[in-house]
Order: sequence, then structure tokens, then C-alpha cells
Amino acid sequence: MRLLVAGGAGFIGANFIRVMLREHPDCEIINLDKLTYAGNLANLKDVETLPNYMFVRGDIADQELVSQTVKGVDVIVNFAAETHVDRSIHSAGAFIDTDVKGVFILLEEARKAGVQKIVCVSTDEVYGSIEEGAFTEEDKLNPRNPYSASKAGGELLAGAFCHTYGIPVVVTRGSNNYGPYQYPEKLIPLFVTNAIDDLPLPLYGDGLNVRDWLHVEDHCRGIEVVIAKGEPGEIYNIGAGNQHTNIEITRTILEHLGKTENLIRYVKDRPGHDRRYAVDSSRISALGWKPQKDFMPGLKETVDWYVNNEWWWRPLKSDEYLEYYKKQYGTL
Ligand code: NAD
Ligand code: TDX
Repeated sequence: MRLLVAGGAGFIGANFIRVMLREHPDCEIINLDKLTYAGNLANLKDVETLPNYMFVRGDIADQELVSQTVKGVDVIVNFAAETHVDRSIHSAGAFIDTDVKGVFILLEEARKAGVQKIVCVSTDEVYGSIEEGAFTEEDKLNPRNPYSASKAGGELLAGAFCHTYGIPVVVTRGSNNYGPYQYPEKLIPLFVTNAIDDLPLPLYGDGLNVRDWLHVEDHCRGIEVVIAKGEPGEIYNIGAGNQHTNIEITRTILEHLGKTENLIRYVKDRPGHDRRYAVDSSRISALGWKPQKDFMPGLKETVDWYVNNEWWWRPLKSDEYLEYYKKQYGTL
């Protein structure tokens, strides 16, 4: 199988490439990534010299490049996206360029090239917030921030291309991922790396927002199952049913690192902050997928990974960023 992984230098994409090369040593992988601030070839250091792995630097919205790159490809998995909600609230333009227009270009070129399957990696955030219970794939979309709206735009285009042109697109809606190589702007790696350095942990609002946590390798295995068995035109939620408040996550991190709760700073809430996410994963379970990582041991193992891999995250926390950070949240 010749696989084009778009956005493979990011958190989930890099973990996915590693899982695929391990489980399918005969597959050929092309990683097409623009290397934005979130793309990092250090995420793939251990596989970069393998003969069946190739890196192409470029933008999924660059039609000419995508048209060249998809030639001879059997399957496309698209991870390429702008992904941080806070950045989208500050400035949404890049989200529309990549998460909507970029997805359109990929679909268009995949259609021309006759690619056999296109997996469009989306997110549970497209449903918006749910007070209780869990969203199924039949629930209506209600994205409530520029990030989730741009992801919804991309996946609606994917569904429309499947319906109109009959191209074999499958959409996945994963819940919040955690694990190694996550850019330290997202809750877990930010709080772990801050706590290591005794910097404040800015908890938004009352700290009681709930996310449905999924280990990144379980997400990757879900996508692997969807490549093999996912029905074209279908949507699959991928979540492990680990719903926890942000304060619970924060306390677990601090306790595991042997730090005190004095590091917690309750700060102004994120505008439009979704209260709770939860997805029902029965449909992908029926294909034979089930999560393998238990959450609390998985979280502690993840904290240990950041403790043991400062070489990876320290260069991402620049002096300029730390200065800005201290101005914003103070020091202890
Ligand atoms: P990330 O921000 O860590 O990585 C995104 C990658 O995409 C980076 O390598 C970046 O360089 C690349 N990229 C961005 N714009 C590009 C463009 N125009 N062309 C080519 N490459 C580009 O993101 P992530 O957390 O790994 O998320 C991957 C995908 O999974 C995204 O589509 C995201 O919406 C989705 N998702 C993420 C989560 C999560 O919890 N992180 C949960 C569900 C779904
Ligand atoms: O400093 C922080 N303080 C804080 O309280 C940050 C960065 C986050 N939070 C809260 C906001 C959320 O309730 O923690 C929760 C998780 O926040 P993020 O890590 O920013 O993730 P979220 O907004 O839930 O979105 C994530 O999950 C779905 C990913 O970033 C998306 O790419 C994915 O689609």
C-alpha cells in the first residue's frame, strides 16, 4: 500500500506514521507537511532513514504540488490542519486556508488521481458541547469556535465529494488526544512542561470543563481500522469514554510530578469555551476497534515521557515565549 499522510510531522500524524511502519512494514509512506510551528521533523527522528518513508515539505492547499504527490497513491490520510482553538479565536484565517481550502484541494486531486480511499481526520469538536450523554454520528453539527467550524467545513466538503462524485471518503471524529510529541500549547503537555519548570498552570474558568480523553496510539489504531474496513461515505467517532474535568487532569499531573497545587492559576475563561465533549464509539467498535490504554496509567506514562524527553520539548518553549508567558500569568 502506498500511503500519503498529510500533516505527518504533527502530533497525531507522526504517531500514526510510527504505528503504520511498525504494524505494516511493507507499506510505503509519503509524509506531506508544510512544517508550520506545529510540524516538527524531530517527531519522526527514529523512522526518517527507513527506505519506505519519504518526506515532502509542502502545503495541502498547493494544487500543483498535491497533484504531483498523489500520483500512484492508494490511500490518503489527512491530519494536516491548524489545530489550536485559542489560536483560532485570536486569528482564524490560517484555519480556513488549511482546514477548508486545503481539504478541498486534497479531495479534488484525489478524485482526479483515482485514489482508493481518503480518510479525513476530523474532531468531536464539530458537534459542539453536550451537557450529558454522548454524541453519535447522527447528531447535528454545532461547531462553536473558528477551529471547529473550519474542521466542520472540511468534513462537509468531504461528504459532499463522496456523494456527488462517488469518491471513497471516510470521516473520523476523534476526541481529545494525549500522548508523546504533542505540541506544548495543548492542555496536558503545556501543564506538564510548565510544572516541571515551576511555572503557573493557567486553568480556564472554573476548571470544570470536561474532555473525553483518547490515547494517541488508540486513535491511530482506529484510523488503521477505518483504512481497512471503513465504509466510504461513513463517519466514525473515535473516543475511549474517559471523561474528566480539567482540574482532575491538572491534579493528577501535579501529584505525579510531586508538585503542589500552588502552581494552579485560575484565569479568565476561553471565549465560547465548550463545556463538555463526549462521543459514542459504537460504530467503530463494530468494526473491531477498542481502546487499549487505560486512562490514568496512560496519563502518567505520558507525563513520564515529557519528563524523560526534555530534548524534544525544551526547544519549543523559546525565551520569547517564556517572557510573554511570565508577563501574562506571572511567576511564582
Ligand atoms: P498538530 O497541530 O500537532 O499537527 C498539524 C500538522 O499539520 C503539523 O505537522 C503542521 O505542520 C501540518 N500542517 C498544518 N497546515 C498544513 C498545510 N496547509 N499543509 C500541510 N501540512 C500542514 O495537530 P494534531 O493534534 O496532530 O492533529 C492532527 C489532526 O487530528 C488535525 O486534523 C486535528 O483537527 C485532528 N484532531 C486532533 C485531536 C487532538 O486532540 N489533537 C483530536 C481529534 C482530531
Ligand atoms: O492553558 C490552558 N488552560 C486550560 O484550562 C489550555 C491550553 C487549555 N485549557 C482547557 C481548555 C479545554 O477545556 O483544557 C481543555 C483542553 O484544551 P486544549 O488542549 O486546547 O484542547 P481542546 O480545546 O479541547 O481541543 C483539542 O481537542 C480536540 C485539540 O486542540 C483539537 O485539535 C482537537 O480537535
